[in-house]
Amino acid sequence: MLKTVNLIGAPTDVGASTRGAGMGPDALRVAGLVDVLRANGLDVVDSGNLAGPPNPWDTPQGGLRHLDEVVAWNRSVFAAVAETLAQQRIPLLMGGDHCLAIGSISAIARHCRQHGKLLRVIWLDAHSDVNTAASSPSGNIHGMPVASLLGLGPPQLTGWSGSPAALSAADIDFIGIRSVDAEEKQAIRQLGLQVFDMRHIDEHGMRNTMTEALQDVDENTHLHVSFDLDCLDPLDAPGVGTGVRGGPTYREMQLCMEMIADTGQLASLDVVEINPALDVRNRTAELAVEFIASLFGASTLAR
Ligand code: 4U7
Ligand code: MN
Ligand code: MN
Ligand code: MN
Repeated sequence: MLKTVNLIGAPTDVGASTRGAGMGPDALRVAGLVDVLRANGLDVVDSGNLAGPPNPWDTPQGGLRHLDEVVAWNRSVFAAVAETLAQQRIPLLMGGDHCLAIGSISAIARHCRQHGKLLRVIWLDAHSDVNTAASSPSGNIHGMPVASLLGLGPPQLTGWSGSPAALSAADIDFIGIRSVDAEEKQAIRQLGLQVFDMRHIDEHGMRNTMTEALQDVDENTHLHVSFDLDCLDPLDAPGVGTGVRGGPTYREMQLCMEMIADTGQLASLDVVEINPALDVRNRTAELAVEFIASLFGASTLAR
């Protein structure tokens, strides 16, 4: 059966305090995302961009910056992703900042529960994004989606999937992490989150890391990838708002994507945090498109 990918643009940076991620969807289009997916044998529908409130550029209130706007954008994302899944298409959410994973993954979790699928999330990021309003040093909600999906945080950001938590700790594996705030470290330990940090990748290599992360994926798995471009080294991907040096190399990240593709279970994707205002000649979006191609099965020799 020909698979159809539905591109959903969510042009906003309301979850961040660096402006510019709202231009991410068009940067991906300009980098040729549609053609690259088609060249890899996929049908592609570009649904255009969702609409939502502008960035009010406020300070955090009660530890949360732009809560109402984040909720509004995530409502639109939730509806668009849910509709795409109902049409048996693969949602590819083009952010936008990473707060949008709350709506995206909540819709996916609800779909999986309704269809008896086991949801597994691979979180590719420099950061663990498991802050809450109480722990966050910034109040930026793009640092909180994992906590929200685990049911931790304010009621406005939790319970979207129809159960208190969209995910349990065992459903998510983190790859490439190298910036974790003090209270996030405690949360990771207490929740028992599987974090493959950069030291793990240094010591064991990407191949062993991904073998471990993907070991329980089977035919009944809905595999979701949440790809924050700051997972990469900022020398390769300068167009991000919260870059952290010391990321996986280009080849390591290609292998990561190829091993995910090899499972044959990839069913949805977020591509977030591309910031064209900080980029160099759209390099980061072009890099993202290369990695997305590998995620959908492009390889040097096989077709
Ligand atoms: B991203 C941070 F303090 N942890 O909470 C925070 F370091 O989606 C950064 O991964 C969050 O890009 C980064 O503000 C969020 C900070
Ligand atoms: Mn992130
Ligand atoms: Mn990040
Ligand atoms: Mn696991």
